[in-house]
Amino acid sequence: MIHDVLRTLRQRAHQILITTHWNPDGDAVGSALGWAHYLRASGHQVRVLFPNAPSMPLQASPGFRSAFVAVAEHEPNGVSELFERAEVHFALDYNTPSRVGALLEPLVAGFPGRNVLIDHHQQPDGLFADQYSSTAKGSTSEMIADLITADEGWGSVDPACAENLLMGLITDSGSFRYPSTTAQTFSTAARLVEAGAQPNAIHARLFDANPLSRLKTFGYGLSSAHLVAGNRAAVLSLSASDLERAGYVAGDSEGLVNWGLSVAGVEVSVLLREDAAGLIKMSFRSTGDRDVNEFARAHFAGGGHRNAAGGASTAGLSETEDVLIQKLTQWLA
Ligand SMILES: [Mn+2]
Repeated sequence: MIHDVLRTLRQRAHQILITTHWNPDGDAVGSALGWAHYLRASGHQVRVLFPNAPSMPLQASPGFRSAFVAVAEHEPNGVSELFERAEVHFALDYNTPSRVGALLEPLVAGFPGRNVLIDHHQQPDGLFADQYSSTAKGSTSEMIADLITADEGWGSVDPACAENLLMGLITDSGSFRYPSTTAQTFSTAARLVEAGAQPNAIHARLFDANPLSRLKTFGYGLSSAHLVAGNRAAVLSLSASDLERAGYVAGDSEGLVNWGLSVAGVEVSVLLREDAAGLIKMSFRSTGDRDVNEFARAHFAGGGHRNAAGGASTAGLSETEDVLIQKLTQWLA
């Protein structure tokens, strides 16, 4: 079905809209901008709409500041017009319209044109008639590269396109560390470097450009770490007052949960973060066959991938932690 979409796009120039999920991460930004650069080079009119702004380092991605990119939260009035004008909408790196936030959700769900999903999360929403969905893929950016291959379009991949896609491969694979990293991932990466992507530039932009608040947020989170469930799980937490003292801004705790897995013997790591309204946001990471997608789905209204998932709780920080420890203990016994 996705090949039908490619065939349709080859016939003439189209008006195309690309959206991605709320709190766009490196793969969301990389796949959206990479696909946009490619489609523009192929002659289409393309707009990229992010529900809210990504972190500052991601805003330095090639093309983010272009006129064809908008942030819905900053310009809510122009949003419906973008959907009205589009003939084809690409939903990238999310599996259901509820992931784009309240403003965009009804527009994505009710889009009357060709509504196309490209994503690697589990359980894609059936409302997308055209979809390229594969949980075997480590990143949506890698899937975009696959589409470019299917389209025989590598000649249209410029350095800006390549650098965005490689950024998605790098961030969603934990710099080629996670089990989803395959030989195919490396050959795609090689191809992107040949097309002008610079791995060192991506790395410097993303990982050596932190605000001090991120360092302090990690400090509070790491010093909260403790082992539970027979030392098989690590729990890290950030209270609202920790975040205030750290000067936390959105995105500062990204990646923190992974440090729990760096402790010998730990198979599951969980980060609890209390937001200003008292809601507890949860991040889950695991190694091997430990399925945190199932676990987050069953107990914390969440989901994601086998080794990386999210969730939430309204029960308050200490009660959520108590329940979490109890569930982890049962699970990992
Ligand atoms: Mn992704």
